[in-house]
Amino acid sequence: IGALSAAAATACRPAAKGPAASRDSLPRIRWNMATSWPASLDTIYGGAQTIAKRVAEMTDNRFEIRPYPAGELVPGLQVLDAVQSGTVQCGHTASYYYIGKNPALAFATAVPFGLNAQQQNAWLYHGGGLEAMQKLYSDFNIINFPAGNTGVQMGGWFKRQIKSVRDLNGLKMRIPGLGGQVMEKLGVNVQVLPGGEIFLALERGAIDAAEWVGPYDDLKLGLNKAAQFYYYPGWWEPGPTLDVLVNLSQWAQLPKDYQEIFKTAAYEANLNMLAQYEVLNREALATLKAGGTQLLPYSQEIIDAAKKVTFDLYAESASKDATFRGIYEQWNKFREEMHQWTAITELSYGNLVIPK
Ligand code: PYR
Repeated sequence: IGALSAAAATACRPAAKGPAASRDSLPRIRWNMATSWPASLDTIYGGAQTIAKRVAEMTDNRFEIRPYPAGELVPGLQVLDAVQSGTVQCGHTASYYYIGKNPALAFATAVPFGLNAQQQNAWLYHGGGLEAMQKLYSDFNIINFPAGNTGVQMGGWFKRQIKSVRDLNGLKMRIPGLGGQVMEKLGVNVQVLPGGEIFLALERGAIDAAEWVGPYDDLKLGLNKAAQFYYYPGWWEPGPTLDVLVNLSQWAQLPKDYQEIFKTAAYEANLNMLAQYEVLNREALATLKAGGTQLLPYSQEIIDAAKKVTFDLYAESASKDATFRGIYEQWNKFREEMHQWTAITELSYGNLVIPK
C-alpha cells in the first residue's frame, strides 16, 4: 500500500512547470477560415464557429481562427481553391461542390443512395473512408476532417408537382454533387448555386426547383415563400458530411498539440451539428406544414429511375477513372454490408415504434 500511495502521489504531483508557464510557451497563431455558408444559417455556419470557439477555448485564445461567411473572403463555391492556394489557411465547405476537379470528392460529402449520417461516420472514421479522402485531398495540398453533418436531407422545393420522370424534363433545378449529375441524366437542367443565392433565383423564376438542406435551414432561407411543394426524401443526400479543409503546408507548421486540438474541435462540430439539425428540423417541419407547404414523397417511378441512373453513373465513372474506381469499390462493399446490418437493427426498430 505504501508503494502504491507513493506512486499515486508522484502521479498527482504538478509538473515542474505550472500550467501558466506551459501556456506561455504555446505560440500565438491566427488563421482565417473561408466558408460556403451565409452567416444566417446558424446550423451549417455553426460548424465553422464551433471549431473556432473550441480551438480558442482549448488553447487559452492562443490559436485563433476567424470564420467568414461565403463571399467575404472568397465566393462560396471556391473554398477548396482558396485553401489549396494558401489564400486562406482553412475552410468549411462541402467537398461535393468540387466534383469538377475530381468526382471522387463526392464520397467525402454524400452520394445518391449512399450512407446515412451514422453509416457515413462509420465509413469515414473506422471504415477506411477518411484515409481514402485524405489521400485524395493531398493531391490538392489539403488535409480534410469531417466537421458537420446535416442528417438525411429533404428532396427539394418545386413550384409544381412532379409525379413522373417526364415532369422532370427541362426543369431548372439547383442541386449540387453527383445527385445533380443523376438529375441531369433524368432530363433536369442543373444549376449549382451557393446556399445564400437560392432564394432569389427560385423566387424570381431563374430556377423552377431547388434543394438545400431541410426544414430549419429552408425556412430560414425563405424557400417556402418561393415554392409550395416540398418533396422527400433527399435520396442524393442521406447523410452529408461537411468538411473542414486545411492547407497542408499550414497544417505541417502547427505544433502537434494544436493539431490534436483542431482535430478534437472538428469531431465536436461533426457531432454537434447533427444533433442541432435533428432538434430544429423537428420543430421547423411543423411550422412549414402549418404555413401551407405541401409535403409529398417522390413517386416510386422517379425513385426507381433515379436508382438505376445512379448505379449506371457509378459504373461509368469507375470505368473512366482509376481513383474513382478504387474508392467506389471499397465504399460500395461497405455500403452493401452496412445496409444488411441496418435492415435488422435501425430499420426494424423504426418499424416497431414509428406510427404508420
Ligand atoms: C447543399 O449545398 O445542398 C448542401 O446540402 C450543403
